[in-house]
Amino acid sequence: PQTLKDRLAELIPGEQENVKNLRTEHGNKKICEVTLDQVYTGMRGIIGLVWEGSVLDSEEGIRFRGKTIPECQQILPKAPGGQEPLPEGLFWLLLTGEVPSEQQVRDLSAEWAARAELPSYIGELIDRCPSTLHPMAQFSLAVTALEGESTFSKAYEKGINKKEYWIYTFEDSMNLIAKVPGIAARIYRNLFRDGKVADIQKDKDYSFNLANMLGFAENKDFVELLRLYLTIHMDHEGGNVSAHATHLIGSALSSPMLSLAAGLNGLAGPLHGLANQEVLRWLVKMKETIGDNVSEKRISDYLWSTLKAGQVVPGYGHAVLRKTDPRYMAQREFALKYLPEDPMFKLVSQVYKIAPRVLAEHGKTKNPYPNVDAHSGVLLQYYGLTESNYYTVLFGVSRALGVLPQLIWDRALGMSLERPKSFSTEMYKKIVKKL
Ligand code: CMX
Repeated sequence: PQTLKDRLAELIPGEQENVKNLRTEHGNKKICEVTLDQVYTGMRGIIGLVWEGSVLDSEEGIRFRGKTIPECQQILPKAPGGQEPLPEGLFWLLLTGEVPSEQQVRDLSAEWAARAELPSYIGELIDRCPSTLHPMAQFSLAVTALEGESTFSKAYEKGINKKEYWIYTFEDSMNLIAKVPGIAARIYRNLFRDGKVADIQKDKDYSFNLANMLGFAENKDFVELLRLYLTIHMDHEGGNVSAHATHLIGSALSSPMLSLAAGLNGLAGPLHGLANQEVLRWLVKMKETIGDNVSEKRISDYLWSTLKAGQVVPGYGHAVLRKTDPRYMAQREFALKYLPEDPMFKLVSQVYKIAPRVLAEHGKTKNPYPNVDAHSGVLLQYYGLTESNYYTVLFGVSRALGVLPQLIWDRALGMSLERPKSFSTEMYKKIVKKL
């Protein structure tokens, strides 16, 4: 079967033509108006980015190349004997817009396994991190240091034709994706286990290898969870902090390594990916404070105590979504199937019943429903991965597979340096006076 790179090389000229024609015909049409409020509220709702892999609808949630999460769960290839989609398949779909064959997915697993080896300086760098350094900081540090392996940076230094940018971006992206599980596992094993990381198994899929290097592959349900987890956390259109940061840094022609590291630094914030760590901590603290098998009233009181302390309820609310996140639902369905009696899952379910009402009554958040981070920690802790400050690293491994396809397209489509306009408040005062 055709390799991913060959298929991409075939698709790129048509897509370049497509964008060129669109811009020639409609390039000066107005697609968005901007209010002063939007300028002061994180540019919410301002249209200004291109993201090919996915589009987020506020009611329905994410679609990857037009396909919902349940559709992807159905149509994407699975591991032999597995039921969950392989992240390899979604990566292929995001990059090409096409559903890969089983053989193409197996070949991609093999290609990533073949590229997985880490240069020794990366391992040494991670080993030298103090155990007090947050796993996400260690992760970002190691990905930044992979700059040493960037074929894009080396080629750029020598001088390359713009037309070839995407080829080096593709190579670097494939290497990055192949190497992040080894980095993630080394951080985990150093901080929480014996420091030893299992070898990559060249005949196994990406999620199995990550599970195995973490030390959890004996439980095949955990491997299945990881396949689902890595698939649904990958991509959430272009404006979220990690996606936008990766794209922004890439627009300066910084390498995929430096661009992804920027995205990971953004993912490490508590309003973004770190929320999954915050959720588990918040749930554990709730359990300690109010005990097991608690009434709705006590959970509701606990939610109010968080809000009254001027804190956010982690895992709830969203900048775009206005309904329950389908990524939350996919995880809930997994839990109903594999761990319906787990007390922490039961607590999550209870909070799901009560929090939207409390948040609506509180009246601030535009979306009182749970997002992806409200559920993931509870699944991981069930299988013994209880170290919540590690959780965002897994999110980051997955996010790499979602933001790098766009970076490849950015270079293939010759996307410009990103450089929006800013004004001072004084200047805005003058501008609005004239309106
Ligand atoms: N608990 C309490 N208050 C919340 C809230 C929550 N879960 N979600 C939003 N609010 C508050 C906001 O802090 C804001 O308050 P101020 O007016 O005082 O600033 C107000 O409601 C309006 O916010 P919004 O327009 O509804 O939400 P934003 O688009 O500004 O922010 C998000 C979105 C996700 C940052 C916010 O909902 C939040 O902080 N949630 C908790 C953290 C979280 O779960 N983040 C993970 C998101 C998914 C991901 O990226 O991984």
